[in-house]
This record gives sequence, structure tokens and C-alpha cells, in this order.
Amino acid sequence: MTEDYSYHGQVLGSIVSQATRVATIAHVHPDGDAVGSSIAVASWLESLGKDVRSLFPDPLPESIGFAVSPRRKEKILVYTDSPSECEDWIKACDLIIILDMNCFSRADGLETSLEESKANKVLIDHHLYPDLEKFGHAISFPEASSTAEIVYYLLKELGGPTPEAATALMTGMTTDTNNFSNSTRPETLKMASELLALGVDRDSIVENINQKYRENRLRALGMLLYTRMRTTQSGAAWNILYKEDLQKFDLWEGDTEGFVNIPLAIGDVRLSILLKEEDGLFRVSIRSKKGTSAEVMARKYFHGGGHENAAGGRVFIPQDIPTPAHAEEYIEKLVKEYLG
Ligand SMILES: [Mn+2]
Repeated sequence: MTEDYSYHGQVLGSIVSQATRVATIAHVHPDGDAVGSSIAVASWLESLGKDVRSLFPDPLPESIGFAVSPRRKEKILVYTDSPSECEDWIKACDLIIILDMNCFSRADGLETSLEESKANKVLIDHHLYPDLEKFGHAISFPEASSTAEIVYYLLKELGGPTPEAATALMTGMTTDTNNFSNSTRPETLKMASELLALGVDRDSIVENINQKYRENRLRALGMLLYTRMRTTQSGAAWNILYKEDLQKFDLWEGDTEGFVNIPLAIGDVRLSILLKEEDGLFRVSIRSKKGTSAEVMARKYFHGGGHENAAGGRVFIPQDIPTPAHAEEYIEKLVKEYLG
């Protein structure tokens, strides 16, 4: 698929012109890109007089709260908080715009409603291997830094981003590129430059993203790096956060955001894995340096996927390992198989 924004902008514009009620839907455990691209699209649709709700499978992380205005909050529906409201909206809408995910299963609790919905569905995403046949129209550009970047160039074709959208898009791109340290290409910097020129306050965005954490986060990170991190000769590093750690440090959703990136600071490490225990599973995050695929590892071993150098998945208990205590040796075995 070539990145022809003029063509895709036109198609999107014409699909939207026929819609009255719209749902935007983004992935479970929404990050800055999922939230930012959803808000930007919703803001644009509202400027056209559409009735829009932004649906998320579970709550938005605290760290991205600054990007959500009180007025916007009222237009957001979270499935785990109000499942029937979400299901009703999906039934009532005539257009669904799926953002920052490549298949319905990434919508977790919303998956069934999505499968059953007769509404036209449009995909706007940058993940590899999209489930194309599920969509009336797909805008899938895996080379893009973020879904926010794709949405930015689409909105440029369609009259430009609203001020709310501009801030949301800068936020989504900044979190997905880890503040320009990965997936950054000329288009990404061009977008940032144009958004700055529109008056977006990037300093405040970066401060909100990187300098508003609770002390607990740093204490927990210190513990992990000092006592828990394992590294191998083959260039892997991994950290496992168990439920008792989450309790001990009183970690909230979002407090561990970015932990998986830290071991890549070590010269010899080319693959970093973070496991975080939840009920009946470990959530897995993987990051890698160029030349080593995080995506293949996530797909091959962790029922997941994502991008070449940033991917995720899960380890199920007891399907993959009998108890949480087996996670350590399991990862060691998989790393040996994958990197040798
Ligand atoms: Mn993304």
C-alpha cells in the first residue's frame, strides 16, 4: 500500500460524509498513540457535525490524562466501565474507525460487538499484518512512526487538524517514537515542525509525558535493575514484575510504562523483554535494536505481534507455564532458542 494521502484522504472524506454516528475504537491498554489518534479523529469528525464516541477496551492511562479535556472525557466510553453503553453505541453507529490496532482481537472486550457490527469499518494503523478483509477501507502504513502521523497527514488533506487534534497528534507521535528515539523518519519531523508552527506546546507535552511520574515508579525500576534484571551473552535482557512487586510498590497502570526500553541502554543488549504478572497471565513487552526482531519473537512465542522493534504478547498460565514461578526458566529457554 503506497502512502498516497491525497487518495486516502479523499476516500476517507467521502466515507465520512455519508455517516452520522461514528465510533472510534483503539487497542486494549491504550497508549499515547491510541488515545491521541482517537481524540484527533473524533475532534475532526465533530467539526463536521458528526455525533462521535471514542471507545476504549479499558481505562486510559493516568499519564495521558493531560491530553484529554473535560469536554472530551464526556465523549469517551470505556468498555470495562460501561459495557452496555459501548455495545449500544456500536449497534447505533453507521461508521467505525479503528485506530492503532491491526485486528479486532486487540479490542479485547469489544471484539464480539465489532465482529457483529454491520457498520462500515475503516482502519487507520501502522502495525504489521493488518486483518484487511474486515475493513471497508484500510489505511495501513507500517513505515509510519505512529498512527498519529498517519492521521496528521490525512487531516492535512481534509482541512487541517483542529487545535485539540494538533496537541493530541503531537502527543501520540511523541510517545510512539519515545521522544524521537525510534521510528523517526523525515515525515515524522516534518509533522512535528508543522504542528509546532500551528502553536502546539511541545515542551508541556514532553513534561507531562516524562516528568510527572510518582516516586514509586523510580523505586520499582531501581529494584528491577539492581536485583532482578538478567542478561545473556547473546544480547538479551529481561525483567519480570510479579504481582507482589506491583503491590509492594503500589504500582498503577502506566507506572511501568517505558521500563522495557531501559536495558537497551546497555551496549551489548539488543533485545529487552519485560514480563508483568496479571490474573492468569504475564503481559509481555519486547523492544529490540535494529537487526533483531521484537515482532517475530512476539508472534512466535507470545501469541502477540506489533512492530519490528517494539512488540508485545502474553504468557498464559497454566497453558504456557504451570505457575508464575516458572516464568524465569521459560524466558531463559525461549531466549536461548531465539538468539542462540
Ligand atoms: Mn501506535
